[in-house]
Amino acid sequence: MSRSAELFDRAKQLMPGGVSSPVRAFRAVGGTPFFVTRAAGCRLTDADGKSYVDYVCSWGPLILGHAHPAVLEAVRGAAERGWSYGAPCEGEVRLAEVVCRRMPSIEMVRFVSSGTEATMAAVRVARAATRRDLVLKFEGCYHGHADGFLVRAGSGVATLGLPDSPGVPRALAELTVTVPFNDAAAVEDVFRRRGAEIAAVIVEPYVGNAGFIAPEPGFHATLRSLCDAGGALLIFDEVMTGFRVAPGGAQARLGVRPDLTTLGKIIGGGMPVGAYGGRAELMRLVAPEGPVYQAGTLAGNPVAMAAGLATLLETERPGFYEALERRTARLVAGIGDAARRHGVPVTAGHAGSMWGAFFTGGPVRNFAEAKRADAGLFARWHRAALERGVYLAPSAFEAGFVSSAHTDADIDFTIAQLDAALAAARPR
Ligand code: HOZ
Repeated sequence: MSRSAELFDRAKQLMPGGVSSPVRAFRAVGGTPFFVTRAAGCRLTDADGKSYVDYVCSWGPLILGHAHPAVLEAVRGAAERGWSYGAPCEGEVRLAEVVCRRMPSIEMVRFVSSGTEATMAAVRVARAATRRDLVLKFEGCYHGHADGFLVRAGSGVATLGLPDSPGVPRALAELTVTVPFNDAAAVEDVFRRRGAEIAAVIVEPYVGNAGFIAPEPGFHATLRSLCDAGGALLIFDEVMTGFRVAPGGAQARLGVRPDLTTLGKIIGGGMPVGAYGGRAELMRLVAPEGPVYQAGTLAGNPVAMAAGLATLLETERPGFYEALERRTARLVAGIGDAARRHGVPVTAGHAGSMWGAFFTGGPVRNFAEAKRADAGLFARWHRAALERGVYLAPSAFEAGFVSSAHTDADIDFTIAQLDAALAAARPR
């Protein structure tokens, strides 16, 4: 028995599914999850000494790869000065300055400890500002695991094929209206029927939790106009896309200014961090300046702030995003070429260094179309890739990520292994 298998057996006795977050249990792809003992650059090493080129990158935060020297130094330095104060620290101010500079729609920001907290709080602010209760979200989009968001959600909910979650009171779920992503007419229809009740439209501007799905041209501009006309707020959930798909996130790439933005992942450089921010007049509703309550013992943690700041500053090196995008484009093209060679239909795409591939002829514009992809083939491909030293997200409903630690040689290696994995996995 491998060391990972042995650890997984022990974990299953003690932790639901043996994991701390559902997708990690490998239920959608089969096999036993590997347990990580070390990570450096673009590689993970498991408890049995096997190494993998990592395209999960801690589910997005590690845009510089694992244990980047600049982040390591910042974390060490911060930890030496004490790792939790429960009091304001300079790191919060410095990170806030960078976030607001790079995302000008964020005039004020509040740091929290996870993306889930960020989206919960942003919706609370939107409800308080509009004095309305309804939230419009998109099928397959995932905004963390707060009650009101577990309605036709993506990520682990989609991976496990759960319709919605038990434990969410019906009265709360009824405050969430869902429509298909990229369907402007459906959004218009909801505004026509219930516009006066809608507090906010929340969207992953590029969907990453139903696999990777790009918006159609003009979709977000339409959301912006509908929100403006209907008196609702537009919330961009940029937990995944923020500082990932462009230096200023999806809002810069798409040229659409949301009222509120939620962040996480990259702004913590791999430490537990989230944030929400937006127009000052909205953020001034947050306690203690205003009456909307939200708080956190570890919010603004000095080590997390230092890791996030070091990460963001590294991404400001000239050509950083261009190089990442070029490598990601090559990876995605390589997967497309391999699929064509093996006669497998594929729809693959990327924005910056966030990418995905569905085994279907496409187009994939929404969650329903994503679900048409061949899940069995994906599972076999995942297992075959893992055997060949490439770690893809263990779910067809999660995006992949390339980091600056992935070299051209790593991409070449990956394309060759994914090609061989597809040859082994394809139906005959
Ligand atoms: N749901 C997150 C990714 N979309 C996190 C998954 C995990 O950490 O297992």
